Amino acid sequence: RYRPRAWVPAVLVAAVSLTATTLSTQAAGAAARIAPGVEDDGANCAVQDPGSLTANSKLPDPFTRLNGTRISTKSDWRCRRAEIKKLAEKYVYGEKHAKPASVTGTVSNTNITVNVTDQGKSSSFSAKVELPSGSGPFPAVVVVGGFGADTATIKASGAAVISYDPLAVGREGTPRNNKQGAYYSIYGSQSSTGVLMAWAWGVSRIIDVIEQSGGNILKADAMGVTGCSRYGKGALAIGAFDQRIALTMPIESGTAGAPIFRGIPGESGSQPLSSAYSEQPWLGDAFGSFTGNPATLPLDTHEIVAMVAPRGLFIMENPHIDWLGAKSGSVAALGAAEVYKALGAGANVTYWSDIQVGNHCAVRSEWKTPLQQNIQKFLLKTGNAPGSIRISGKKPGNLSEWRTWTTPTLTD
Ligand code: MCU
Repeated sequence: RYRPRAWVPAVLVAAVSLTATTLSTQAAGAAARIAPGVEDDGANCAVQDPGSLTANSKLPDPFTRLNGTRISTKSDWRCRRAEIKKLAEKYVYGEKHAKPASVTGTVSNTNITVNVTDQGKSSSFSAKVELPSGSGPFPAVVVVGGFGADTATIKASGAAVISYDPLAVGREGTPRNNKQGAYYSIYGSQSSTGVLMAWAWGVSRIIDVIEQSGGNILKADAMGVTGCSRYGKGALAIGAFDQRIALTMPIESGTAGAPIFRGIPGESGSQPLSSAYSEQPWLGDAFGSFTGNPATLPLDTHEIVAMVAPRGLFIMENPHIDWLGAKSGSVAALGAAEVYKALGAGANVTYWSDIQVGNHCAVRSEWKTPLQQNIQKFLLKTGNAPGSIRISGKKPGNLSEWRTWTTPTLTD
């Protein structure tokens, strides 16, 4: 386990008394629908250019298309999601390059190798595999970065752990005009795509290799992703942008992760947008125009989180460290949960910030049972526990302050 680098929160926590609000999410609704089995099932949707941007201090309506009409059926969500994806690429993360011309590699009990060739250039990376006990093929959770995930519980639940070093695919510590790593050796060091999206592309290529491997060891249709802090930002981007991921579990992701961008300027002590933009090339270069005025963004993170719908979602947040923006994070989760409800999948969301004080990215006992339950439900497919939204009374966000839209009843 390596330690979180570069950051010790000075503002760490006086002891606080917690009042937890427990709201049970819609218990009924459609049983967990299977991930569509493709990276992007809206790839053939015609998406118009968003055109000129107008300021909106509230959260944009996830249900209203770029042409101003509202969706009315559950199947309309597919192409509405494709619009959100395009906006997220254009204004937040930068473009995620589609599957390259050639992806090859191997899966063994201990290792995955990935070789990619596109546009006449090649690059390679690998990831470590640890199998649970029992006989395979196994579901698997991609653990982004080396800390914060409860890998013992993941394995004890019956899923393999794939340890992914995202920095091999998109390095940190580089200037924006000289990005490095496997993604940029193919698509160019001047690419405007931020490293979170490069990390997402790398996991998609790992899934390509698992799909092609014949499935004796790992199951490509039973994959989850998790990671903490900067790697929580990555886990969200990875799960949002590859619909083969059945379970997305960002931990303590902070600004450029789950928290709504519009909430950050008003959330005391949270990492400013300009700080997250300049600390590392996490977000795409285009986000630089919005750090001072997120109200002009035609989307917000509630819609990025909603790109995961109706697949499994488990957001873990830490309200004891102001820098992590957990209040804005809860608003994103509540906004995304409206999309899940409209799709009849409200029970597929878990949000949990009701935790005791502890270090940033500590493995926490409070999250153990929901982690097991989510793995059982979405990866092993042996359980059906409903998710729940447990927002710490220390950082309660209020969705009604942030929206003017209502949630439609979508027909089947
Ligand atoms: C919460 O994630 C980041 C945060 O955005 C940074 O400002 C800080 O330097 O590092 C955090 C992190 O990744 O800690 C491990």
